[in-house]
Amino acid sequence: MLVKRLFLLGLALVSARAIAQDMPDMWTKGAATQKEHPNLQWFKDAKFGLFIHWGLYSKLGGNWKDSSYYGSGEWLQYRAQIPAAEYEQVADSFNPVDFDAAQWAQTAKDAGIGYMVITAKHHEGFSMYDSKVSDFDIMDASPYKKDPMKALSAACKAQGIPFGFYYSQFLDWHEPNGGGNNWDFDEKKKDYLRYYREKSVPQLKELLTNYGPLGIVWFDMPGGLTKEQTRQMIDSLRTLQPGCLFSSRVGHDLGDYRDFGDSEVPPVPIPGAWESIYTHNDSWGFIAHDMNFKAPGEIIRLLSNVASKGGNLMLNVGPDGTGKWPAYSVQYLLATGKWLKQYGESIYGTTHGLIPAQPWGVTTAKKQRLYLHVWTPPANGMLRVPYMKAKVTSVTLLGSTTPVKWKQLPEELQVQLPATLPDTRNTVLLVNYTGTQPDYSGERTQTVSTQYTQTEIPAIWAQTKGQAQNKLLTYSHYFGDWKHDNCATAIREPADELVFNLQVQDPGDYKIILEYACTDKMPVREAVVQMVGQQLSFLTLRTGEYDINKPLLYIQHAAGIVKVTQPGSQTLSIKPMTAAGTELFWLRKVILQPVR
Ligand code: H79
Repeated sequence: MLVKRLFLLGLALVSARAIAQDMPDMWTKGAATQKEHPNLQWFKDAKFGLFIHWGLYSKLGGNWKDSSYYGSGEWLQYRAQIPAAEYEQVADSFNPVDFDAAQWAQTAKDAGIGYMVITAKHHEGFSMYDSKVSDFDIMDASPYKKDPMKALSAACKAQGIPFGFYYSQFLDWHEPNGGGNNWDFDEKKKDYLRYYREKSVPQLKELLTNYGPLGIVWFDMPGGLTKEQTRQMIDSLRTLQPGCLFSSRVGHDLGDYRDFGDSEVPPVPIPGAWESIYTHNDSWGFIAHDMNFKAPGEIIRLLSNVASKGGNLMLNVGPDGTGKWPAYSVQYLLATGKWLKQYGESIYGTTHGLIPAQPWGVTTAKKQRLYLHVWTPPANGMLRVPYMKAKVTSVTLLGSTTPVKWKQLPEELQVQLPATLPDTRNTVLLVNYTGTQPDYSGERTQTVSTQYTQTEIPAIWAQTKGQAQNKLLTYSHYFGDWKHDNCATAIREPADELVFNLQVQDPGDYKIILEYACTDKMPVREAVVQMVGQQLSFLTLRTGEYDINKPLLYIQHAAGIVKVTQPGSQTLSIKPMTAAGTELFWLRKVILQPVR
């Protein structure tokens, strides 16, 4: 969990607002001691960033000698334990002749990108810019003999895209005193402060001096410094560019905005400025044999999901060693940009949605405007928006003149969708209203309806009784591919009950499916689901051991069917039948499936 902790070195959150109520601490707590950076608004409004991982590892593409590696290509030197002296020689033939700064910036612009962050130096220690501090840089050590970062910063400026550098401030596998390389260098002999003094900080100063105004310095993997030392480093860098934002991974809660773990979206709206980072395929740095690219529809939904919780999505692309982006990255980012051309109003400059996630999708908001992101239309086309209290004045399909019928009831807004939606991935509706709409985003009641194939309820929405508690479980499917699951855990006895509040819109029979992991330390137990006076008892099924470096397996266990005869509020509860010292399971989701 150490790694996880490092990731979560988040920024102090500004104020605990209404949306934070009842949420598990881990998501919403923050020291609240720090003053907000005065230059945060552009970042909050930008919503969609482009991350670029580019270094010597891009040329290696996940292959070293006779072995090939999957996931996190930028970790190749570590995984193959390549001696620094040997790795150095990769630079001899690193010559990205196809790099075209104007093209990169143009593609970013057309993709609807609001800021760009590129690796100036990753953990391998190689500087992708002209550094006077180290000879292990693109200018001195490679045949390219140009500074691509000069060209890229200028091209972004020309496109009006805020530009920033990723800089790994502590790990450096090339330097005897840098963090991380224990295969060449004795860790006991390392002088981390000397590394900061002689390479890290001077290089950060170069970056903050020679590339014009920077939007962001994206620090990663803090280490080797106390809070006070980190503060001093920040102060010395701040004077160079007071307007530049520093990411939370600078360490000790001293960043200007909060980054979640790699590939992590928080389960609830989070106040303050924050960012989720994902990569387009399965690796940050280029891997020749990685073809698992997210489709445009996946990017669009991820972006709207993150925006619905109030954050930014920074999506990564890994160009190869010649300077070309993977063809699918260009193609799918441009497709995302096309969607943003029509629907960008529902993303840029928005805040988290005021209505919690519904079976049809999510919401984002602006002053007196609510955007309905329809991912999954109801079978009968009648979209129900609960909690709509403010007076609605119009409902339109964004970027379309086709009128839609709607009516407002005391408890909800109802919209009749057209038979075919303009965009099957995410069609956005704009709801204009007058007056004030209360913020219901923290509301934990889940809509259940027969109009959808199923309703999935994340376990984090349960009220936890007794000792039961929500816990963030981290694990990986392969190297660097982190998964972050919120599960209900610590359920040992009947008093450790989970209670879900439901709003059932349509009566009917529903199959109740529990999605959980049940590790070897959790013996088979009897438990019960209760809903509308009906009891479904079941025996837990085992799924396998938990190990942070392996997949955590879940089973979808159908506990049975309940009959709902009346629409309205219901509760669904889960508890073990008897007490034991062991945990029942780790519950990730409850799924209610209308029986057809
Ligand atoms: O740049 C990308 C990753 O390379 C970087 N962050 C994103 C943006 C990153 N650096 N470190 N990590 C992510 C965390 C990696 C931790 C681990 Fe390990 C690598 C866990 C297992 C392998 C290091 C080595 C710690 C334990 C073993």
